[in-house]
Amino acid sequence: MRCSSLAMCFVILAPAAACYDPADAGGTASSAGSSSTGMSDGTSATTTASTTASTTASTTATNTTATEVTTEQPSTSAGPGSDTDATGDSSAGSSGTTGEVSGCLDGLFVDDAPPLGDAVQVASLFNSQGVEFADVDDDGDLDLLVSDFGDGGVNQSGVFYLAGDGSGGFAAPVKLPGGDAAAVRLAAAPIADNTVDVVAMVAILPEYDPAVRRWRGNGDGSFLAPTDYPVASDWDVSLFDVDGDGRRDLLGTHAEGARVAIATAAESFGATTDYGGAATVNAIRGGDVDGDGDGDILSASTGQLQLLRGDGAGGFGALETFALPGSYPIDVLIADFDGDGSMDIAATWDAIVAVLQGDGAGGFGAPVELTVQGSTLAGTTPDFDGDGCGDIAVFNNTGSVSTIMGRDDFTFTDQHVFNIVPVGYPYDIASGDVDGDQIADLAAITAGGGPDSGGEVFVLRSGG
Ligand SMILES: [Ca+2]
Ligand SMILES: [Ca+2]
Ligand SMILES: [Ca+2]
Ligand SMILES: [Ca+2]
Repeated sequence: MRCSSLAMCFVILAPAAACYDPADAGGTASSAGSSSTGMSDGTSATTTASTTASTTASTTATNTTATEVTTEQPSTSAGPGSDTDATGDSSAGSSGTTGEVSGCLDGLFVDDAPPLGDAVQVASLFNSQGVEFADVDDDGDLDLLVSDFGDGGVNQSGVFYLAGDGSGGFAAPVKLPGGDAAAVRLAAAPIADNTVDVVAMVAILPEYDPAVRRWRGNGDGSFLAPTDYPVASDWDVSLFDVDGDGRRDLLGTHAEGARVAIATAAESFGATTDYGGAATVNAIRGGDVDGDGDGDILSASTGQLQLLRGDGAGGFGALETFALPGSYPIDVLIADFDGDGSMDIAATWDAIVAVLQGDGAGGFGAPVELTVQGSTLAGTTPDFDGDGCGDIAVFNNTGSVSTIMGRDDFTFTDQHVFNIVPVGYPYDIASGDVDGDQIADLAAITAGGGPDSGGEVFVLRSGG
């Protein structure tokens, strides 16, 4: 991908290079995606700057992480086993309803490895940046949404919809309407009604003008023409209801913190409000991390996780920070990993997943560092075994997926590696139950520079 004019070009991730050159992808891991200011998501990234006061930005990410809040949201999409990223992942597992204490299940799977089959490539795009599961056509089966940066030429840039057949199969990608816009991270979830909408951070061609593009879904697999919200800086995006009105609000990162735009009844977003923090915020996600029933915002920044605890009315307390041993966390995760009813949080960088145990009141323990097989730009928190304890899956730059089962003792010793051997650069991962067997499946996509070097869309299906 060339990022000539785009400061964000790859927005997300890596601290090093401002633009990721697929040609370099081969070996260097962590320099993979990179970003000017760094930002990302989960899946996710996107948006706006200060300018947007009136224009507001929009976005979405399905964040169903925190159960209490989740249940109040319009039904989402992803169903059992889906992840919570803002990237859009909403997870079943992450659910531990506050106050509901249950033990994690050990031994359901042979060797405690999720029964994921070989990766099946379901599509070949060009330079994919984000992936989300959502039931776009409301038929009860999860569909895939993939953002692609394209090449500014014959290889289209935009967001693509792949209809799921409920058995693990997916139809050919269909581009969402609107002109070419190089898409980075995206999020998909109902915002103000019950149909799935899509939001992505994009750079609109031909000048690569940064914007958040929002498509309203009709609930049948079709979308209305998009609305663009111009932005002046990178923004990772996520959708989560922070003011408790049942509408998912737009959460994003900006160069120095979190940005919030409240969803309105008119299917728009109100003015954006920026919340300060440290520079270089890479990922953002919503969830009720302190268990008080109000939506909170967690973001990853240089050397720390940042928490904004919501008051349930759209306001937030002072920024709270939790130090990380690594300097550049790329993704953030929220789930109850040990099933004690309190939300736990995690961050990923290099070949590390750091998990911080929550006390249910907004406090977190020291980071527990879990080593995975390679540097990872994205993680998701499915509940593979359905025990209510969130599990973790990350897409390593070595081309493998590492899974880590959540257990009562918070030790995370059940780790397994599933090799995919992609040609492109591992870039995003999402989880959801695509075949209705109640065991989470995964989708993983690669960045790169073309059908022969990126844009792969893989599905790893449990039992498949
Ligand atoms: Ca709301
Ligand atoms: Ca809260
Ligand atoms: Ca917990
Ligand atoms: Ca689990």
